[in-house]
Amino acid sequence: MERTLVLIKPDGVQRGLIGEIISRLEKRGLKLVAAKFMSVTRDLAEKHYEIHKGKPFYEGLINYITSAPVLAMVWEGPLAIAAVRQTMGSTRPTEAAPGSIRHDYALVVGRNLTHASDGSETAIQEIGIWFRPEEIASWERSSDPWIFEQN
Ligand code: D4T
Repeated sequence: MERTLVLIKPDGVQRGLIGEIISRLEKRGLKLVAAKFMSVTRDLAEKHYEIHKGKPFYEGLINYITSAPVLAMVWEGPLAIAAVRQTMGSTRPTEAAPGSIRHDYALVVGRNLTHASDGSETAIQEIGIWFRPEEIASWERSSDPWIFEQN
């Protein structure tokens, strides 16, 4: 079972899309195991986007993610990392598949609504940046056997 970090960025919060984004992940069958509505400090933003330091869009990215609260979450499921990225769509909304969140609700890369971990190592690292272990709930969902094929 995989876990992945999902952020609903400040534009998603400001535009009232929290419910829509959570709803799509829930309906897909993914399981929420942690959530935190929070302001993002510059220190946290810099840790999260360390890989992009020095790139032309870096300062804008840090300003964007720290500009208003975000909803940070951990979602769980088989192949959760790929499934969530597919549900979000490509980083550039005009390249995102029809039906994906970024296709349906966004236009430009600098306001692309969400973040989702892009690999298993990144997911572990990012979850560790945003959540303490005790903030993550491991739980059995009664619908798990109908979604996860555990037989
Ligand atoms: P995030 O991290 O927001 O989920 O985006 P992705 O994982 O899909 O894409 P990324 O790491 O390549 O980009 C991180 C972040 O930077 C913004 N960005 C990116 C930007 O503003 N301009 C750019 O040219 C690129 C490549 C958007 C997402």
